[in-house]
Amino acid sequence: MEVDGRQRRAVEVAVGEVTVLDQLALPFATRFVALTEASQCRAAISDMLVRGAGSIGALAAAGAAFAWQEHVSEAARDSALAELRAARPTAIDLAHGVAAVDRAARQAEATGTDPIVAAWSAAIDHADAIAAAGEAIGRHGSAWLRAQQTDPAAPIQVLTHCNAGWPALVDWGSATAPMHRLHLDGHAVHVWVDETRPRGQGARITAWELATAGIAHTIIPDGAAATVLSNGQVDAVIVGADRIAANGDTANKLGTFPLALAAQHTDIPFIVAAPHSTWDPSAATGADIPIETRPAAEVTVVSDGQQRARWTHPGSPVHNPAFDVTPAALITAWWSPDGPWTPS
Ligand code: RI2
Repeated sequence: MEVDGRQRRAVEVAVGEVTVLDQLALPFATRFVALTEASQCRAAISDMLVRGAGSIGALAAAGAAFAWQEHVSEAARDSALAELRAARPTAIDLAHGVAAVDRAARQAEATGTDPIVAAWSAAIDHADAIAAAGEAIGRHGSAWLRAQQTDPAAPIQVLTHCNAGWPALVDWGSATAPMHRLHLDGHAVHVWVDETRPRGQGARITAWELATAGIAHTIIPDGAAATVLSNGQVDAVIVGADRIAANGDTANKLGTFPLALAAQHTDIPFIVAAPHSTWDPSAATGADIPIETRPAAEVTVVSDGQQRARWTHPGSPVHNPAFDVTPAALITAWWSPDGPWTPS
């Protein structure tokens, strides 16, 4: 999407070269950083410099191409690939990105062509496919939202949680793609942005993304979402996903499950938007999805990017699961790049 007058992607992949949007710097600075080694890609994912399922999948794919470039020995390469896969446990895109590149390189090796060339080509294709998925979700989703509109003069009202925007999905976004599409096509849209404790991906990143694009939005504390829904101020809730099980149970940022309960209570459509790379048919239900637990400091410390301050009672224990699982029964529809989809 456009940043400072230029079309940019959150993960830009070229042969031997990766440039990423530094999401830790947002919203204080818009900074792009070059990564030149597999280990830097892994660290950028675990430190959340790059975050969001689609973007970490694209960066893991590029990291796998670096691993093929860096290691002649199969054992050393496999260990670098395993480290990439383990950088974060919940988003299945990570494993899919690494697998796509490794498979292409192994096939090239088996047929006597250059595996490193094949690895980079697969990494570029993977990032392009994620970006194209976001664009397609935007088309289908915006058409659906317009079809539901009862008053064409009023803005379409959407509520979202976390950031499933273009920083999280290479380009366009999953949940935010329909909002960009509507805005670019000249339709009024307003987005309620959940703050998304504890890391504030909504308040920091989604608000930055929408403001940069000129899309009307309002940040709300996570606890205000049910009240906003019950006041009739929302046409649809749209969120992204980190992993979708075969039965449709969906892991997404902590706070998604209570939002789905509130949407069910208020009879508002609750939609999960995600590329095919986020589906995990090997997980039968949400119980098979590993949930990442993150450091206590994300809850106990606040920071403006420069200074850090503890704001909780010292010594109190903290539990910080990064994701929750929303049961399929609470989800109205899943939006894939091919349109609305319901698991059988
Ligand atoms: P897409 C985020 O997790 C959120 O859970 C968000 O919904 C998700 O990534 C996926 O984003 P985190 O990486 O790939 O901030 O669906 O922990 O756009």
